Amino acid sequence: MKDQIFIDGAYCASASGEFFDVVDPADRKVFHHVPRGIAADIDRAVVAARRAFEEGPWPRMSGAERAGVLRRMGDEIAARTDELARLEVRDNGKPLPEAVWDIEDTAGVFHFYADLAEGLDGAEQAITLGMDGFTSKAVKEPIGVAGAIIPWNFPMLMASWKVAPALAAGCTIVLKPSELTPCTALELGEIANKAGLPYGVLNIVTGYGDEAGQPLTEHPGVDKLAFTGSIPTGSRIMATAARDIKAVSLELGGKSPMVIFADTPLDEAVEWIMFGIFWNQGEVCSATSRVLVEAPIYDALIARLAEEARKIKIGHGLEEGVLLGPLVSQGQLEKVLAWIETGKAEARLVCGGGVPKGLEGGCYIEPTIFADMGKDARIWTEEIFGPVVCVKPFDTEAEAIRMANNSRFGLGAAVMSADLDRAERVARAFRAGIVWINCSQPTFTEAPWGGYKQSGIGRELGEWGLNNYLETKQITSFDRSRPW
Ligand code: TXE
Repeated sequence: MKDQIFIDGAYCASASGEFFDVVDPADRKVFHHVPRGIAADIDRAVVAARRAFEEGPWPRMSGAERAGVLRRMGDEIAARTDELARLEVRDNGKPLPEAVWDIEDTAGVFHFYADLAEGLDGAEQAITLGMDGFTSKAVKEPIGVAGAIIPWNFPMLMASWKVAPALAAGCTIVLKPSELTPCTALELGEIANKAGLPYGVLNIVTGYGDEAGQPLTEHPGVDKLAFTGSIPTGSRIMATAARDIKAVSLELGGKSPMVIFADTPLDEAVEWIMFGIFWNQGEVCSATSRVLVEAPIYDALIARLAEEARKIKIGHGLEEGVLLGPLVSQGQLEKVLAWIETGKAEARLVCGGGVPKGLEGGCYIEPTIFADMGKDARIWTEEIFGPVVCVKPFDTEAEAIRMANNSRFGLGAAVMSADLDRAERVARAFRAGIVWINCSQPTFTEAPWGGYKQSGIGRELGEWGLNNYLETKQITSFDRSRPW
């Protein structure tokens, strides 16, 4: 485990000389300390990134050369899967098999963007002009120094969603991991050095949001900010970025609906709802937190869902067979418990709602189902970010669409029906950036990820993720031998 920040290719101390605790949410014990990075560290990191961008080889290397480094980073992450996954479990609480997916996905993201980096070589687009004597083309170039601020629910994977496309594009980057889960992201420094990434291209500063995140958003040496986290922080980052007209991409929260028509086999509906809301303790931006069920199967579905939810094995993420680990922190536990109290006054508690017996020593919470709430119930409209699902009935397709879209969020949405024409119609009617038909949550590195409305701006993953880190330049030539 690293206990220093990573700047200009070297692990080093923070200017603050201070550290903060890293806590295992399974037992609330401190297991590590990392530097409390401050503005002076961010400045050093941005200066290193700026120098690497202006004077270093990275932006001037071919896409194929950058791809080689990205591939080696992916290979190294894959080779260290077990160790990194176990560290992720300690830091975040998630069950080991889910942490293993995260690390495997992280390696996959580096490999995917290696391929896209290669594709940048010679990727010029000829433009037809309406005037003789002139020719024009559009070329892609790296946007410059990127600042990436990430959350705690998928610590290593969220780092890769920003670092890998930024590097593929030829950018340099300063990464600020969440103060709740800084451990795995710090390993990326060593991984980058081993893969031969030039010094200064990737810099990692741990610290709190106001002490390290805010200076990164304010720094004039940063050209582009990429953020995943809460709406209030996203809004603040956008406002700060507006001062210097920095490019911003934001992936914020959600309250993602799933519409289930009565022709859906109950088993399948229950399976996808369970995955949608209890995977990763429900600490997922696209979690299936609002379920709309066609009236004829409403009661039966709730009964089956509760039966399955009660069977979920809760416990330490490293314990065999555990499906639900602790929430990430005491603060998040208290927040979710407060929402459950609100829910008890607004709706019918079907199951769960408390701290599981015998697990009071960690930040555990039971899988929780609420039903029969009014349309303005706060547990129906606000993001809870825990294993809490709200279920409501609907009568018609039009009503289901209206209820699903009646939200300030627009990240994910899902529909289940045996009638694929209807499913496609509903999918198109959703005002959301990621829509699943007859499933919920599977995430593919190749496909665009991001939200409508207050769920964010821009798209990550796929070629869209790469475009976040590219500028488009027009080059127009005049041929003096030809009249115009
Ligand atoms: O988020 P923050 P928090 C939601 C979820 C959760 C709530 C609060 O509902 O309960 O947000 O979580 C950094 N300038 N999501 O408090 O504050 C911070 O250090 C710059 C949804 O953890 O948004 C961390 O690295 N940076 C979400 C990152 O922002 C600042 C995932 C996220 O923290 C900053 C996480 C500032 N002024 C939470 N203040 C999703 N979309 O997946 C904080 N940070």
